[in-house]
Amino acid sequence: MSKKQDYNENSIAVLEGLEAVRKRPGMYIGSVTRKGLNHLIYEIVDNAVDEHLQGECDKIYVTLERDGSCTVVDNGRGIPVGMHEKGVPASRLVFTTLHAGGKFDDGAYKTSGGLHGVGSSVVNALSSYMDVEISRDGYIHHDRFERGEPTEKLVKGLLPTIGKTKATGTKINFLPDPEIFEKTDFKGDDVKSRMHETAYLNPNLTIIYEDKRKDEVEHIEFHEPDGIKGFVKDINKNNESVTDIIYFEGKADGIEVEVAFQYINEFHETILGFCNNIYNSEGGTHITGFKTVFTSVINNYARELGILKEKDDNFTGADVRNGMTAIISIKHPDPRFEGQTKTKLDNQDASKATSKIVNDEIVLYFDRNLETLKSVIACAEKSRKIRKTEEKAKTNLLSKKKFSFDQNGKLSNCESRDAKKCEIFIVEGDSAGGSAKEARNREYQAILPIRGKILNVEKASIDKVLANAEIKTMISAFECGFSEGYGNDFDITKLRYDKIIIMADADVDGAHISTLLLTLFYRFMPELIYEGHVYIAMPPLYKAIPSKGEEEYLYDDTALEKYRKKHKGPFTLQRYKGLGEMDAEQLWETTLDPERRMLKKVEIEDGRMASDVTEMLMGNEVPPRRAFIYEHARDAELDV
Ligand code: TSJ
Repeated sequence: MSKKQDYNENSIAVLEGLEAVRKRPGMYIGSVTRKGLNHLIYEIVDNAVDEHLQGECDKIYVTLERDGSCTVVDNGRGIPVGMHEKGVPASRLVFTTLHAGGKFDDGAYKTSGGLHGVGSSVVNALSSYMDVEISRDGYIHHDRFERGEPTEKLVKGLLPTIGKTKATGTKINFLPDPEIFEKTDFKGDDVKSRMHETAYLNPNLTIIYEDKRKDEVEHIEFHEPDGIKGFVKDINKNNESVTDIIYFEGKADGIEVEVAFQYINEFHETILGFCNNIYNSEGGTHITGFKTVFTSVINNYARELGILKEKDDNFTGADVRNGMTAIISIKHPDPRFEGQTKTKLDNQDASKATSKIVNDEIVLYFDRNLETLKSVIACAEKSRKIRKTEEKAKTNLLSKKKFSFDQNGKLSNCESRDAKKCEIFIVEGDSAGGSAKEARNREYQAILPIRGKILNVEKASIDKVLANAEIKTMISAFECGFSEGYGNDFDITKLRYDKIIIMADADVDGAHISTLLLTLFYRFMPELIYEGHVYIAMPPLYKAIPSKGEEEYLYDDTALEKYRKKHKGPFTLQRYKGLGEMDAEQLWETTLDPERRMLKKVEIEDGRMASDVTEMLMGNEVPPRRAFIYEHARDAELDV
């Protein structure tokens, strides 16, 4: 068999591989929604970050171009372009072979280790085009692909050069294929926060982000020389701190461990785990190693100091982490992942290494900083006290569950028990609630009016939240319990409604109610959001009444603009001030009727984003709050 034939057979296999990616993109990138779209960028950037981890690059440029493409540039060594076995330049294999990479960089920490990195070949396969410039050995080498297939002719098995250079580095420009993706406009905010996070995890790296799609080009340099310490500081920036930021690092069994944490005056914990710079949303062995050691260390100290007496129970893990914000970042040569989304670190040696480092370093620290230790224990005591109260409150609530179904006689439940069909509208205000009850389809639509401003759950402790009658009614109506960190009674499979629809006025009070409810769901019943059960109703802002033709409801200002352009003759514009202004029939037509209404689904990417979001929502300024609501409003799709 000649060498040439080898290459042909091989190239057929390559094309079949990339064809498989195009056929089932979801298998490789999770989804073809906007979220999957952004992952294309992260995948490419992660390759450049790998070069940084090798100590070979300190700048990465990420540019969202006006034409919808993305450019990523690094100042590393440049992907090797020499002829590889099979007569193709090594770099071309990177873009055409599934799971290529690792061949010529053994021993490196790879972000793309495990099942995370989908590989640059997947990005290539899902791009209308990918343009590659590699600067090395004095030349700029050029390659190009369309839907994964090379279009550049090789010169004696090598890439053509398009210029000379003394610099080295890799430049990739790619355009996501609209045949594959639902939406092809990258979400700048998400890219930004991911790049910022990468900068925190790599204190010697600078990421230069540019969004050229904006009228005024957005240019941000992310450089965080304080590393994960800076990350903790940033997460806690709007909170009252109880301790300094505690930081330590160490290495055991070839695994590098880095930890930063700080206590704030809040009743929840935020613990983020990273392995080789990749966020592990499901946690894993590094996190459990940290938690186990931390709990035992604090309990030992508390007994030594006589704060826990012989008769006292130990603090629980949740007690000792009450108010804690922590980042645990490890570097592992061969990470393995498990869990539903393959984001849970599975290596047992990661747990061992983390435990060892944390144990050694934390004892060293607390021995020298007794005041900090005492503050930490005080947080644990506070938590234990609240926990006891809450356990009582919860027992009361749960024992009354069956009878307390409708405590105030306010819930108008639906008749059907087929959860797939049922919906509950949580309606702001009694007058709108009254109309909604009249207007609804009682077969499958339940109405729960709530009045005034319910509690701000982000700030209140849980027993106070549970004492609120409206919240109790709501929780019992859902029929799936709730979770609050100390044992989880939440069971989403028991949820009585497929859709939980928040219906509030499009004013500041309405926005406040919506955010309060969202915060409550996010904090106590996050699966409701993750599994897409929470919606916000969008009543129309206007009704256009033309002198000839049909009346039309307009749901936002864009719709109004469109109407103005499209509609020639004169028309009267009726502006709705609030839900309370609509009669039952109007409310049905505009907001309740599944055939005609507009709903927006509440979506949250993951825990990191969510804590940001909660913070933003609960902050005292009104504008960011509105921004959140509006942001989701733009994603609104007619629910039919
Ligand atoms: F994803 C990607 F492949 F397209 C990509 C790779 C994208 C970007 C923006 C950068 C990179 C990349 C790869 N930057 N730097 C490298 N480095 C290597 O591939 C490399 C360079 C030299 C050597 C060597 O052993 O000399 C080995 C490797 C893996």
